[in-house]
Order: sequence, then C-alpha cells, then structure tokens
Amino acid sequence: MPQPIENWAERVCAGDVLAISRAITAIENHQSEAEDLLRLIFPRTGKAYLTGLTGAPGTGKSTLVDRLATYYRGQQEQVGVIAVDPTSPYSGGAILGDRIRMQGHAGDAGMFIRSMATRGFLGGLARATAEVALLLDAAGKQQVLIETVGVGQDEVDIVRLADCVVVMLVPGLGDDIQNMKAGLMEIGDIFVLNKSDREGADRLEQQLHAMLSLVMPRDGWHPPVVRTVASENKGIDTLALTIAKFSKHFESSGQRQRKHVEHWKLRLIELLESRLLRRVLGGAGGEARLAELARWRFSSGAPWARGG
Ligand SMILES: Nc1nc2c(ncn2[C@@H]2O[C@H](COP(=O)(O)OP(=O)(O)OP(=O)(O)O)[C@@H](O)[C@H]2O)c(=O)[nH]1
Ligand SMILES: [Mg+2]
Repeated sequence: MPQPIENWAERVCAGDVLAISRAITAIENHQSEAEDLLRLIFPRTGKAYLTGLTGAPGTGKSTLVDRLATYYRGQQEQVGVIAVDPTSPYSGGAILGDRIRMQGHAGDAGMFIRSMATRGFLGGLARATAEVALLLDAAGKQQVLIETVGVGQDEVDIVRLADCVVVMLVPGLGDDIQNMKAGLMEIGDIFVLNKSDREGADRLEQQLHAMLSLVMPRDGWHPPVVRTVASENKGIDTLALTIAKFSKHFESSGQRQRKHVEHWKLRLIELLESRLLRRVLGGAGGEARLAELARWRFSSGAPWARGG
C-alpha cells in the first residue's frame, strides 16, 4: 500500500535516507507525486547553503567535494552531495568512481550523497537538480555541494542556482584559461587551482589573476584564487573559509536574495514550459500529435508560412 504523501514528506524532513532516495527517483522519473511532495516540504526549505563546484573532467571535483564534505562534518554540519554527470548513463564509470571515492562516508547519518543520471530530462536538468537541492535543504542538510562538469549550458544553469560557485582549474591541460568557457569565468565566485602540486601551477595562477583583473567585481567581491591539493587534503580549510567569507559578504549586500528571485523566475518559466509540453505531448497520441504539428511545416497553414 502506498504511503500517504504527508507521511513521506515528514520522513524526508526528518532526514530519512530511504524517503529522500525515493523522492529523488520520483523527481528523476517525473512522477506526479514529486510535485505534491515538493509543495509539502517547501515551507521547510531556505536554510541550506548551496555550493556549486564545476570544472573540466578529471580536475578533481569529486575528490575536493569529498574533502570539503569531511571538513563540514568535522564542524558538526550536515552535508548533502549531488553529483551531476551529464555524460554517463546509469551504469557510467564516473558514477561508480564517485561512489568509490566517497565510500568513506558510508554509515554517516549526517551525510547524504547522490549521483544523478541525467539522460533525457524533459524540462531541464537544472530544474531536477534544484528540486533535489530543495529536498536536501528540507532534510536539514546545512551544506549542499553540487558537483557538475562544466561542459554545456545545462551545467552552467546548474551552478547558477548555487549560492556560491566554485570553478576548478588544474595545471597541465595546455592553455587552460584560453580553453575555458567564457561563461564559467563569469560565474565563478571563487576559483580553485587544484592539483597545485603539479608543474605549471604558478604560471596558471598568474594567468588566472591577470584574467580576473579584467572581470568587474560584483558588489565589491573580487573572486579569489585558492590553491588546493585535494588528494592530499591541502587547502581545504582555506577553501571552506573562503566560501564562508563569500557567504557573509553577500548576506549583507542583498545579492543572495536577488539571485534567489532571479532563480525562481527562471524556475517558474520552466515549470510552465514543462506543463505545456506535458499537456501537448503527454498521454496516448502525444507522439502522433507532435508529428502532426511538425508536418505543418509543409502546409501553407503554418503560422510562420504566412509571413508573420
Ligand atoms: N596530483 C593530484 N591528483 C589529484 C588531485 N585531486 C584529485 N586528483 C586525482 O585526479 C583524478 C580525478 O579526480 P576526480 O575527483 O575523480 O575528478 P573529477 O573532476 O570529479 O572527475 P569527473 O567527475 O570524471 O569529471 C583522481 O585520480 C584523483 O585522485 C590533486 O590535487 N593532485
Ligand atoms: Mg567527479
């Protein structure tokens, strides 16, 4: 017998791992209960601090997230981790890799880790990630860390929903800065130079500072560069303190609130879009209807064939 949705929401808010996992699956599969559940838990959200970490594949994001999570646990804070991998299907290597790297937290009730498979999201990956972040927020996770590879617009949208965006770079990927997406450069609140044990770290840092000097500071915040060796747990405390400093800076300037309003505007548009999509394409005959609409192209009745 299915549990009443109120009971489910209560269990999510109590931090019940099974209830949270089931809720994430419901979000991923666009089950209708997910929306009801989110409505119920929504009043309990707004306390978590969301940090998005992004960077090219293999820059050490998972390793760093793992160390940062350990740091926060040491501060008695509850932690939620969402690893978004846009390239891997469910059985992908990266997901397995994340599991293995984060195994050290197994059995820690103050920590929740979930990899999100991201194939075929109707209505946007960023939206699903935002909803999972809400769940973890309601479940009492004070620090929510979101890892995603900074390759496409979807991923940029994901980190955009975070309160603080950490962009990771490593030396030795050729002319890193030149290859970096301009979009990532603009959204970075903090830049992490990981694998700084490697050759070329100094040069990369100089390049980064030169580049950042061209970026206009936002509300008096100049994005700092933090050097880390995630695999050796070096620089993690400095990074955590820098994130805290950033959080404090923007709490007072009102920028966080503005960002949230912007975010919810986008979310509302997405919600409307996906409702419309479901209405037009959902159910039996959706596929046929889509084909029919597409065939309009060849008839003079199509709106765009009438010249305006
Ligand atoms: N030398 C060195 N190696 C590191 C450092 N941090 C991580 N690594 C190693 O780099 C490799 C990739 O690390 P991951 O944490 O999986 O990187 P990722 O960015 O999460 O990778 P994807 O999720 O696949 O994009 C692993 O073998 C790590 O042990 C570091 O600071 N120095
Ligand atoms: Mg990873």
